[in-house]
Amino acid sequence: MIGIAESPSPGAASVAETLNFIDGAYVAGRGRRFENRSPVDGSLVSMVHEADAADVDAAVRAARAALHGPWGKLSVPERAALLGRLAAEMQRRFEDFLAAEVADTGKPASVARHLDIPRGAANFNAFADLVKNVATEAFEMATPDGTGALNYGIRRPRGVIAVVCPWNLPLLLMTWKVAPALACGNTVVVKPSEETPSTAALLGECMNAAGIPPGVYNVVHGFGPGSAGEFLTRHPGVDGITFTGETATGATIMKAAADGLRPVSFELGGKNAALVFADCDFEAALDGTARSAFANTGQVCLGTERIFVERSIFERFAAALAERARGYRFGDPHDGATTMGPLISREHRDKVLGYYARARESGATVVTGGGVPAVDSKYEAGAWVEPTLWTGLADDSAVMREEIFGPCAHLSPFDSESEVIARANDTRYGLATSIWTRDLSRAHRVAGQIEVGIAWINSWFLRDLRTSFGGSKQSGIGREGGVHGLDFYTELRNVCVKL
Ligand code: NAD
Ligand code: 6OD
Repeated sequence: MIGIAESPSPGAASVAETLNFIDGAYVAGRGRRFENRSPVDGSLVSMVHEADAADVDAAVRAARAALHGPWGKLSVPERAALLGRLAAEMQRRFEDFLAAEVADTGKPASVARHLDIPRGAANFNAFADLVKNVATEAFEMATPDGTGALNYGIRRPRGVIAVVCPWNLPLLLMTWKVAPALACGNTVVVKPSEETPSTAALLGECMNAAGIPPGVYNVVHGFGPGSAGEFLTRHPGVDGITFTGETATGATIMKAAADGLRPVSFELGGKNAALVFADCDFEAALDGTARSAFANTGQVCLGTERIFVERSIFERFAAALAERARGYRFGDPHDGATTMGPLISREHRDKVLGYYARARESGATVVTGGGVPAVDSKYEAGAWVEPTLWTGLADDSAVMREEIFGPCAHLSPFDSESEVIARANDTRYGLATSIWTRDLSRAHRVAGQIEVGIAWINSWFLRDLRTSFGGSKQSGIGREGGVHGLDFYTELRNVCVKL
């Protein structure tokens, strides 16, 4: 399946291989092969072909050539129509994408079916629609000789875009960047996470089936430093870098981008706060907060790791949220009864469990969880972890300051609006918040004062793809979504015509 060849080796069971996709064809990497293992049970999903510097160079050259080939000559409606065909092809291959995403991440198929896979196709439709309707500015101006002049803007594709992706929502987050890049007429070289290479590989088949010309979409597999990620972000043939991942990785990539003064667009980490006021719709706040803390096993950049609850409802809210946490079921991702998958890897679980230990050492009260759940023996090699809630930590403790990226959150009581705003803002991050209250004046007032790129009122992760998306402070650089990404994915040229 999906850009993945079965390679029978003599005397051994065949092993799936995940190939690079360069210039419209699947190609073996010149680098090493590395294992892609399922976090559900540690089984081998595929052997992935790492791209070496020469492979990355070939991908960038293919992307450059495609800019000047048939792709570059398409009108905007023609390009948009091709992206619509691509989205339709992704829908046709829905079950293949689902199988690939679940194999790589271990997330419940029910989650991927409703979120990750539909959003993959929706991203292409959304940006195909958007570019058909983008207007640019025009100004008439006076000139000394009285004839006047007219200025107008035209948007040109930026060029070859490097798209460096994380593992938590692989298809959703990769297409969230590839779709606007292609809609604006660019070509891309994608470096998926080493943990989740499969859906990016599969998308190559859909590109070909939809008639997207070779070289427009390329995929190189590998790691960050000393591997495909570094080769790509340092490549002088790349005109812009869009990246989603950790803040520290963003800083490294920004240094690479400085050579050649390449622009960057970054969606980075978060330490998001939920603010639960006593006048909220209790059940709605509970549902939303549980989802924001535990969805995707807490591996969502927008997820809540700090929950501030007004003191009069604190005990009741904490007890009810703990009840929700205890209700998750672990196991086979294709079993409808499974509601929480594993973390992405044993390595990531070590990090998360490290924070569970630090919380205890710092004197936290463990309201629920705090360890590894009992799972069926066939899943014991997986990366399972219990959803966990704490109380009792100071706002400046490491567990309250650092992004954990697991199914866990700390609950703190608060007494006033001004106090909770100050505490929510007391972080180097600024990605998202959710505010739960029936007092709409307060909701708008608070939303205006929390230092984030995205503020939800009485909801969480409710998305309209026309809106801006991005982080303040150390949660990102720039905004994507709707017309906001045009500043990164295009360059605006002003034409001044003397009349
Ligand atoms: P990561 O930063 O470790 O890796 C992301 C990607 O960067 C991977 O493809 C990796 O191989 C590559 N990479 C690593 N080092 C590199 C280097 N030196 N040069 C070039 N590429 C390099 O992030 P992750 O662990 O995959 O994802 C989790 C992180 O992503 C969390 O911090 C999370 O908050 C963040 N995230 C943010 C958003 C957002 O929209 N703000 C969305 C999803 C995830
Ligand atoms: O919904 C989106 O467009 C988006 N970028 C979500 C990011 C989720 C982070 O894990």
